[in-house]
Amino acid sequence: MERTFVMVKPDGVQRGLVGEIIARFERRGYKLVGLKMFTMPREVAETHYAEHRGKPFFEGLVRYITSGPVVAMVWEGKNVIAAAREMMGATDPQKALPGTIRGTYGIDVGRNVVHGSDSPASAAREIDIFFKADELLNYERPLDRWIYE
Ligand code: DAT
Ligand code: MG
Repeated sequence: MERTFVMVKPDGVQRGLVGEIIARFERRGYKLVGLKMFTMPREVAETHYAEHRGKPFFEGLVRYITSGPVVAMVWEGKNVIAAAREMMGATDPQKALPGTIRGTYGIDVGRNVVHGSDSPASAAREIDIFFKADELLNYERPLDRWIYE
């Protein structure tokens, strides 16, 4: 089964959207296998967003993501990496479809509520940045036979 990294950003935490976002993944049928809350240090933010270093929005992005607590999660399930991206919607909430997380709760690209890994390579890299191996749980869910055929 695939795993992906999803994070409620500081604006999502401040606005009380943690439960909403977790609920969407739970109701879809995905399995929560890791969860923690922390305020991201600058060095970690610069590592996490290394691909954007040098871009005009980089400094603002780092300041935003380090500005308050985040909720970091690992979700597991069939095709969860791409599915999480679809559930989040486009990076710019103005372009995100209604019904997606960003299309429902966001307005500005610099306050887009949620992060999700964009590929299997990113998922592996980001899970490794934020979680130790023993912080990821393997457990059975009897309900899975009603979610997967
Ligand atoms: P995503 O978060 O959808 O993976 P990304 O990796 O391209 O998007 O960018 C990371 C974050 O940087 C994004 O969530 C918001 C911010 N960002 C991206 N493009 C931006 C832009 N053109 N102006 C301002 N902020 C931007
Ligand atoms: Mg990205």
